[in-house]
Amino acid sequence: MSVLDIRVLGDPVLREETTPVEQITDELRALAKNMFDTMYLAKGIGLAAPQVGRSERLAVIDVNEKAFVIINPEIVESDSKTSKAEEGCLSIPDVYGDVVRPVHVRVRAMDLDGKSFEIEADELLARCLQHEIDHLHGKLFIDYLSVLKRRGAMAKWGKEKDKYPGFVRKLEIDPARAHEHPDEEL
Ligand code: K2U
Ligand code: ZN
Repeated sequence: MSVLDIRVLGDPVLREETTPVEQITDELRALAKNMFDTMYLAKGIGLAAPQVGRSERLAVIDVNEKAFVIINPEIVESDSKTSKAEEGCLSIPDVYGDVVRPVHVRVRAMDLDGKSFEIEADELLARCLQHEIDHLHGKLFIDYLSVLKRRGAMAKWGKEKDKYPGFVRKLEIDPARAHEHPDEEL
């Protein structure tokens, strides 16, 4: 198990376009595995490559025990019906805001075997897919907030950001599980 550091708001990597994946290598497979380990430890249901400092167009998702690796994902259909729900982001800890998004989306992506597949999603899975695909294009949930709400979110972040020198969020690893990754110091 390899837990990666999470990049937080302020790191330019979170605002950059990602690069489409051309070839699926063992290194990319290892990255996806490490992203799942990191996401689970951070108690997330999604994690995109820029959030661990990588520029590949790849994200991992696990909503209600349905886990996916989405490579070069595209939203090919989205519902005109929208819903509003509170969102957070592992890269903007302790900041939340209401985001309006289409309730239903159809996403086309490639899996780790290089096979193209489609996901029909609604509710939380649809929201998570949209949140992660936004990450792959340098977009964050705070971009959807009203001016006032965004100002409030940024004020809150102003109080939090000093906890993450170098825009890096290091996840606390439970000492009882340290044996699972002996190569890392506690
Ligand atoms: O990409 C991320 O930062 C992980 C996000 C994904 C997400 C945000 C809002 C709504 C759905 C997914 C979250 O921080 S994961 C935390 C979480 C856990 C359960 C439900 C919603 C969000
Ligand atoms: Zn996020």
